[in-house]
Amino acid sequence: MKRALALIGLAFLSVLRAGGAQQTVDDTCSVQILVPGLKGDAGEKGDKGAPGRPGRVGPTGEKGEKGDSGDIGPPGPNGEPGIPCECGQLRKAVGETDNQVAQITAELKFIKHAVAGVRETEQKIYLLVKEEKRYVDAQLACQGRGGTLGMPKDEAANGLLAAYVAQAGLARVFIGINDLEREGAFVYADRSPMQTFSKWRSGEPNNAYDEEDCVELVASGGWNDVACHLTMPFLCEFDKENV
Ligand SMILES: [Ca+2]
Ligand SMILES: [Ca+2]
Repeated sequence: MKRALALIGLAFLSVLRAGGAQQTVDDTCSVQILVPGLKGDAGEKGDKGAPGRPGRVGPTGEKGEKGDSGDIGPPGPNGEPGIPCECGQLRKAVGETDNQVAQITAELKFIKHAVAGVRETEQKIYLLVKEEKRYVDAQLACQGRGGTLGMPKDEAANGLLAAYVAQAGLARVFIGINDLEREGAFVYADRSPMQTFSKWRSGEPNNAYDEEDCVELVASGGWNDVACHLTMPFLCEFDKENV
């Protein structure tokens, strides 16, 4: 650098010497004034520099929109076979339910065929059932519900039942009287013998065709012995004590 400055200085002095008039050679040796020279010609273009260092990581961009769902994949393979159930308890429960349903169905049928409302006295409740049955089946239907076929044992009870039948629009019903055990010896369904009261229609009981061992009550209140295998509506009787 110093060398360069010295050269510039010498060049300046030579200029002064060429253009100056009065300055001496001694002055030129003691004075060093540094002045920039004229600009040189442009140099040749340099070689391309080495690649710069990688820049800093830029800020995170905004989130893009969600893409459409892909197609549904193919079904997977079948699973392993299940373990057989312990069905004993289940079958038992189903069986019990079936029994209950059958019982309820039978009760509903009975109630459906029973004429709406009942008739009652101080001791008895009477229920008219419109379902037509043979005498034995009618008696079983009443017994199954804690009663017997109706047994009119006095005028009041007989009148009550007759009115009940007439109001229901029926012509005749089975009542609980028969001579099944011994011809001509009529007893009530509870096996109690006939007392002084009876309500036989004129000419009855006649045991027609030698096969009439059961008794019907007609709407007018009279009794008639009829064949037990006939089917007709019936009257049930229940003791209030037992209801
Ligand atoms: Ca008879
Ligand atoms: Ca008869």
